[in-house]
Amino acid sequence: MAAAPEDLTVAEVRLTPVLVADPPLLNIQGVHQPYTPRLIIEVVTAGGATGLGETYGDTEYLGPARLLADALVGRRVTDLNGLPALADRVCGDSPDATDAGTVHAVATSGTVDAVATVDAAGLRGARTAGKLRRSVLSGFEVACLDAWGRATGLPVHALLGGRVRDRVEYSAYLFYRWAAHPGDRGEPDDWGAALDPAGIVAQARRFADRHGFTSFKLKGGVFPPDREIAAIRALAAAFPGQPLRLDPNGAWTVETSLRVADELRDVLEYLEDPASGTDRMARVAARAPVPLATNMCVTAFEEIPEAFARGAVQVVLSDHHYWGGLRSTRELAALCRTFGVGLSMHSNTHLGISLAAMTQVAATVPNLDFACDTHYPWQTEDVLTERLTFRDGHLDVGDAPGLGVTLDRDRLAALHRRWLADDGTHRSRDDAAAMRRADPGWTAPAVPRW
Ligand code: GKR
Ligand code: MG
Repeated sequence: MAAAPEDLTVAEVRLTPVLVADPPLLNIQGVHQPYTPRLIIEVVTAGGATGLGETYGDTEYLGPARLLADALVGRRVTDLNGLPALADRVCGDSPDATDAGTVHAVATSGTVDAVATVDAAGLRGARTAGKLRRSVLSGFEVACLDAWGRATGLPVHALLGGRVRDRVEYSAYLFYRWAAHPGDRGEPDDWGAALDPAGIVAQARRFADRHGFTSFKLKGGVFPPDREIAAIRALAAAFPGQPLRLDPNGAWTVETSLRVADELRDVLEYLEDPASGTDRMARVAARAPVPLATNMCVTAFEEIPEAFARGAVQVVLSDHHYWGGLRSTRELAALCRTFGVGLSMHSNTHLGISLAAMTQVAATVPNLDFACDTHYPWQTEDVLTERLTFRDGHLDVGDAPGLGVTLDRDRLAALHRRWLADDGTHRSRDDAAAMRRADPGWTAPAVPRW
């Protein structure tokens, strides 16, 4: 006898690693590779609902993901409070960022060899096995919520307690970039290079015209600070009064951070991770005339007490992948509210499932104080039948069941075939390796760099 549609028991979990085209975006660690890995998670209930989740797809995430997928079968998608303990139990001894390990069979692709490249770790803050586990867990939590919502006809935001806004604002995420990857690898695009203030302003205009963004974040740490100050000044002249942010991913000394903060005090909404580590951030924050934001020194609950006690950050940039999912993002929001710390969201290269998840949780958080940033416009490929569309720099928060997005199986299969065909070069993000294709002697600089 067929199971009743309301049977929310997990019957199957499908994991599909994919490689997604990524442009040559520059940061302190190097340059984005032509393809970046993501993991697509499908949680299928006995009642026939399929929920979607997405998280990092680097090789080191796949082993823990397989373990958690197997352990989820037979549990209910509503059992979300039990998920963290389950992940700790089944993935507890999984490899962390510095420890190579066996990658377990991936449902649709057989066994893969371990390629334990340490990726651009610095850009995601200090790496621990616990954080890796929470990033894996986040994709499963989202997939469970999506399945639950689809089975019951409720949007994910309703399962989180309901939305407090009808649309979520995003900012344009500007990058210094090359016109093409070295050797013309990867998928071509028509953005051209952006390596100076004029190039950054042109990029911002295109983002504004195409998506209606009115706030702008520039990824810094690529050029000496004065060059990046000039780019922010050029943006301020081109978009007077509009919110601007600069994020050098911890590239600067305390003194340099203070000088940049002072020079841009009249135009910056906040300065993002000017210096690396809680201690340096606290020393900058003590004297800086602008608020400091972070997605590097506060990326987990255990990092909050010291950072908040020392006043090291005025804005935490949540990322539901780091924080273990949508419900723990709401817990983070409550802590930020309690301590008078602002909240926003940053992103890493991601697809539409993650963007839909970001939007659902952002819609439920009362104290979302700033526009969220997203890489999504840089991704020309997706695994959805319909891409999410920004209007006036916002995404509408709909009432469609679950996340409100539909998987395009052909696209998923095509991006998975690319992953299968890859020799391991792109299966873990490695911006330094990508940079070495252009400059064989290049190594990611130690921080502080300037
Ligand atoms: O994609 O190059 C990038 C970013 O630098 C990303 O890795 C960071 O994690 O966007 C993130 C940030 O705000 O630091
Ligand atoms: Mg950042």
